[in-house]
Amino acid sequence: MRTVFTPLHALHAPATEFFRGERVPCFEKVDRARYVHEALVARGHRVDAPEVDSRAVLPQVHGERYLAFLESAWARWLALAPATPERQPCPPTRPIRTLRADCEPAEFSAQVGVFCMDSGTPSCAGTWAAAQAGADAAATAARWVSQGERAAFVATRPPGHHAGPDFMGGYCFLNNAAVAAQALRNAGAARVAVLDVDYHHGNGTQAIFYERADVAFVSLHGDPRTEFPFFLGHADETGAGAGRGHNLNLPLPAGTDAQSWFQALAHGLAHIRQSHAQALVVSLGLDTFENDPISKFRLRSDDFLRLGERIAALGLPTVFVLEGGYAVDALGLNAVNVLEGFEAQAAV
Ligand code: SP5
Ligand code: ZN
Repeated sequence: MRTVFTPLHALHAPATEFFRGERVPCFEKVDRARYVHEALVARGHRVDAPEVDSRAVLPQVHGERYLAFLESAWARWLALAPATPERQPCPPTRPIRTLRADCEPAEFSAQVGVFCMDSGTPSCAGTWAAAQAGADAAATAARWVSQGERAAFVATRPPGHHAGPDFMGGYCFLNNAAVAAQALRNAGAARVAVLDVDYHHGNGTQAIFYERADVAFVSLHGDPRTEFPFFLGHADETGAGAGRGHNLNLPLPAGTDAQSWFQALAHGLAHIRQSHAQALVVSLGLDTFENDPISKFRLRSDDFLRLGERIAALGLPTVFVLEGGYAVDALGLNAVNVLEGFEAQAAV
């Protein structure tokens, strides 16, 4: 499969994240993309650098003020506090209910409260450059697919699906899957479907397209009653306005095994078949793997071959975008298994 990768991902390399009141080594680490890239090369997949500038697409999926915040964030943080490996922007206040999220404070750390959903998304000097390169990679794969490639894979980090219209969170800054979907729309696909199979609900992608009829969103994920991101991803979220009926959430209990997971996948795929989508974006989180350190589904490496087969059977031009997956040693194998399952089925 044609794949896109850039070593610029390594510019995003914060040392620690904040978890249960202490600093722990980041789960979302540089080695993730390195191992996926190595597996792609080892298995003979074609790997190219990004060749599309995503700057035309970014304002179609993110707000201009959020993008300006993100681009300038590290310089403004340094002006406030000297850099140390572990020091991270941390908001003094967030605009929770009754506080006004529409009044953007002038103070940088207060802006973090407006533009970041959680306390577990560390950044560093290279975060913006890495995130931009990842969005460029997503736009590149979308171009290839819109020009006739059956499928393409974006081996990128940081991931994107928790990044909403105007906020970061969940290790995500720019929503690569939304960039790919929007780029496919811009290239002429009348309707696009996004299938999100990451363990965590893709709240950012859902929010970006929630009131749109041209991009359907289907997600299988850990039930938000117990799993991150907690505050979105319930089954009763079905879309609003023009988007009514175009959002499908399939929350599953922690501990779900492959058999139950694939039953839910069949529901999701049936919804996509009925959506009249002309192209597909897959938010490919691999944190559904049984040995993932922060997630609780029980898929095995061979199950990722099946996943690729089921997706290929939709018969749609497909962009795969890497999202989560923190069992780093197995990440390369699990990623190429999806791609090779897809290719085997697509060849039938
Ligand atoms: C893209 C993606 O997969 N983002 C996930 C963000 C999850 N952030 C919360 C991490 C909480 C870690 N829980 C660890 C439990 C270890 N026992
Ligand atoms: Zn995840």
